[in-house]
Amino acid sequence: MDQELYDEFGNYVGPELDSDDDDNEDSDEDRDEPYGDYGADEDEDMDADDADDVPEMQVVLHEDKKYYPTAEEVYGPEVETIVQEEDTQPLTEPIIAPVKKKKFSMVEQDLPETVYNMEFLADLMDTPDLIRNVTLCGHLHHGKTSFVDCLVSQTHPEIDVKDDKDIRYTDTLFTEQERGVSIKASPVTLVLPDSKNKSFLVNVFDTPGHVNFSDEVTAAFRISDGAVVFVDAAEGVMLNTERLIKHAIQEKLPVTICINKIDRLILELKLPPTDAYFKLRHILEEINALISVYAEDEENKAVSPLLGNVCFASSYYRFCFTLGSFARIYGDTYGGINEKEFARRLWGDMYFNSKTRKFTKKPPNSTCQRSFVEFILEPLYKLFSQVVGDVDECLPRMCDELGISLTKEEKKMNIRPLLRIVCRRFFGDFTGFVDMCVEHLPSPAENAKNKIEHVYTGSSDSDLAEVMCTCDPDGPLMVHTTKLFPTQDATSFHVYGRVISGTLYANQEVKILGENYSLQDEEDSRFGQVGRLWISEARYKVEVNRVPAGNWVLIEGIDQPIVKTATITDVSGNDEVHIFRPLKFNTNSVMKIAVEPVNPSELPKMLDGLRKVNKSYPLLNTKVEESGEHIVLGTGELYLDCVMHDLRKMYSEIDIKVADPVVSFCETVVETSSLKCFAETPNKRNKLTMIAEPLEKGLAEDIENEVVQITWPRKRLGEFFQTKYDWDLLAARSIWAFGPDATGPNILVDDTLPSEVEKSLLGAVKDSIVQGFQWATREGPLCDEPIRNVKFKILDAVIAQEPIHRGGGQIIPTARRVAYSAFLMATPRMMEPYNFVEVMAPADCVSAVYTVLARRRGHVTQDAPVPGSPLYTIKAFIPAIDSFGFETDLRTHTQGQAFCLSVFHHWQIVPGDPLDKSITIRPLEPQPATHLAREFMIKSRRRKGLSEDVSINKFFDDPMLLELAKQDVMLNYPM
Ligand SMILES: Nc1nc2c(ncn2[C@@H]2O[C@H](COP(=O)(O)OP(=O)(O)OP(=O)(O)O)[C@@H](O)[C@H]2O)c(=O)[nH]1
Ligand SMILES: [Mg+2]
Repeated sequence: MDQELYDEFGNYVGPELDSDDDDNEDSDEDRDEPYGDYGADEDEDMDADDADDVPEMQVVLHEDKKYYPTAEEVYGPEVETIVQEEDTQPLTEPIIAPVKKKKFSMVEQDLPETVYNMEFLADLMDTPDLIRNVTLCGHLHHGKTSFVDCLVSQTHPEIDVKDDKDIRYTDTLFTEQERGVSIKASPVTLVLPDSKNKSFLVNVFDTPGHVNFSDEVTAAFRISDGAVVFVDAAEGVMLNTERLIKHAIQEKLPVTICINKIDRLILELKLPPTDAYFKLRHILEEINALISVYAEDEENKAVSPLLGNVCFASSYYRFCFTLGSFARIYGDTYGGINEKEFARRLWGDMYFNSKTRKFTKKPPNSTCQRSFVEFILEPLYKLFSQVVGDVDECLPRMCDELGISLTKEEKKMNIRPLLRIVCRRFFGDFTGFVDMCVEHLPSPAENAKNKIEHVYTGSSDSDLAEVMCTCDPDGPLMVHTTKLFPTQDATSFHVYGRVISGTLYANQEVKILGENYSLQDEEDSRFGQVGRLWISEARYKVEVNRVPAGNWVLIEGIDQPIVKTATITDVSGNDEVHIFRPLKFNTNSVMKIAVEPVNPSELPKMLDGLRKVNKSYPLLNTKVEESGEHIVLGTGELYLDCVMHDLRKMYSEIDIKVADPVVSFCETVVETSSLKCFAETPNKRNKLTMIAEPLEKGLAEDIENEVVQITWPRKRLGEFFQTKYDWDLLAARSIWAFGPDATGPNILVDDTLPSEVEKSLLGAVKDSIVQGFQWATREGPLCDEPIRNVKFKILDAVIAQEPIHRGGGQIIPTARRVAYSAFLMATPRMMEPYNFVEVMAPADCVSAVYTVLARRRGHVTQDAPVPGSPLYTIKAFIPAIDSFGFETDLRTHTQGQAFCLSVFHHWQIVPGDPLDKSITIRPLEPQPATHLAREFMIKSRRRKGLSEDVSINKFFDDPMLLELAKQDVMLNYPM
């Protein structure tokens, strides 16, 4: 102890110390213990060994004191340690969250084994003549996906059915597997041999059969050169079969037919072979009737097994044949048969006379069967019955006869897998299907001209169009993309499309043109760099470094600017490029729901999610209502359900509230305006006079289906209206516009007389008036819904001489206002969407179906038994707004025996006057029919945050109101 610092009593007398005296004392005491603990074991050793080096009482400064070992001492070097304060996280949240794997679809981890070499597949891509781009489509559950399974398992030896379950290789999403229904179209590229063992590159698009997902089929059709329509042999032609045949013809695709599930005729319906033949013939007759209705030119040929564009299959039992391929089986077995000639006699009223060994058109004796029955159906029935019947005795004999060898294990299998093996060995590969595609569907090179004429918006005489028509891999790059597939983790998308001309390379710089791009307005275009390129195989992808014209390709890295479809082209050199037409769907998004995040702060996440689902569903529409509501528009309940699943789980992972579903409405008029309506511009220099009246029946649909187009030359347009709708020459030649868009179902006509109106002045403001008209028809005056089926006629116009007084700012809103007033004077009505419903039910449920329909304002148009089955089909119309929950309702009332599909069909006027103020709408009370229009209008207005009733003043000028008062026409209308 230092003597000078302490007195004899031990008190400190040295110089003054730092202020933290007290602490020091405390910690002095503390110090020894932990330190002692820490080094306790070694203390003695240290004393012994290092007694000389270590001073006994070392002074440790405050800042060097060490109470605990450091993290590094405890955990070792290179371990990252994080120190966190207590209680900053809620107990429910783990400090280190487990790594979350987002996975929504099935993928193969490695490239599976294939019977061909991938190099070979890539080589085939260079020869367009050996490529076929085919869409498989058909009604719900008619076996498209199972058929692709057959093709996949034929080419991928490892992939095969396990324990009697369908693989459904192209239903990659978990939701598809769980629900047992295809939701997304998915493509596979396969090398398949035809009957001459020549290999073809067949690109197959497996599409969903549910009517809600018809948009997927449209996207697939766009990049295909032909369609194979699947028909269930037992169910026959159904709602979507008809719609798809029509759609394929509209899209200028040749149609071939695959009658699937042949086995059901034998095992389920147990039809005698002759009846089975008649059923098949009936199906084909129905299809031919449909084709002749929808095909304009007769050369769009009928289908028949004799032509080779019909094949028969059972994808469940893995076989497929055409007359040709069946004849070949005979040829291989017996030899010396002219297979072609034989095949030609296997369908229709043809009989084989076994005595003369000749075919005749008349049955040689009363027991003789038609050749199809004798040579195809009867052997098939025999094959089935022997496998299903006596496995122990007859089967081995039959197998011997047919040269099918079965192993011991196989013989012990259950009936279904056994039948599958026997059929597969008997029929072999699906060469009949390939023959059908090769012969009846054009190659991309052959079809290029047809495709370009149909989908390219530019002139077909331009140089570029001519090059595209040759499908030249060395030409300028043109890629048409129609679908976006989300990546595994659903954070971005891969773009799917077809190379129309030129060759697309990986990592190439490209220019991406959106749907709104035009030479005049180049805003919707971006430059981008393509990432990797793949050939899509549903559950795996084959990477390639270039893709030449005529092929389908999956592209990485350019999804950002693309919303629905896009045109991809070279960065430079192609200044005259027009885009490929946006998709033209065969259905409409009329059902809508409003969505809102449960937690308002998550709105940005929801918006991002909405943007992504919008990309993923071709026909989905999202918009923001004036009230700030986010609206999602889809084709039906299942569609919206899938959209919400994706939105909640895949793309945004937040809780989202959904309002009750409603439908879109339209506004229309049923009479001609009761007086001429006029409006002055705010500067009082211009005055427009208009009336509104309903369009002729069928005209609105013609405009929407592009039967008539506003871009036609005047003369042609005039002729169309004169001949088809009986318009007079003057009116027919003075059509100014269709609205709201180029295909909107309203017309603006200039009905002024040159003697009264100075046409040159009117011409000067034409664009502004058209814009006002477009604006008005986009959002009608009743409840901001689009106007439909109305003709607006300009009767008079006073236009200012000086250009400065007749600018857009003056004219556009005035044109809109006068259109509104003319509309309101012409007995306005609401229109609602109507669905077409097809119900399949056993006979004893038919009356229940009627009851359920009647309760929902539906009415039946047809009910008829399905030939050769115990079922009835009932066709009916039902208002879309009353169709929510219809399916469930129907099932409960028929003990689950009825099955229905419904799809948008047409717009129909809602009974009642929407402006009748005497009607009061009481909450929670059903309204009589005549109050419906009012109810729909008021409820729509409330939802959109508009005032309760239409206020007329907004649309009428004071002089106009005076005029009205004079004529006493405003009795009903609120002012
Ligand atoms: N009996 C029989 N059933 C079949 C056959 N092919 C498919 N199925 C069954 O029919 C159901 C529907 O088959 P899918 O292949 O999913 O039909 P799909 O046309 O792809 O259906 P969607 O894409 O949802 O329209 C499944 O339960 C199959 O097992 C067949 O040839 N015979
Ligand atoms: Mg499917």
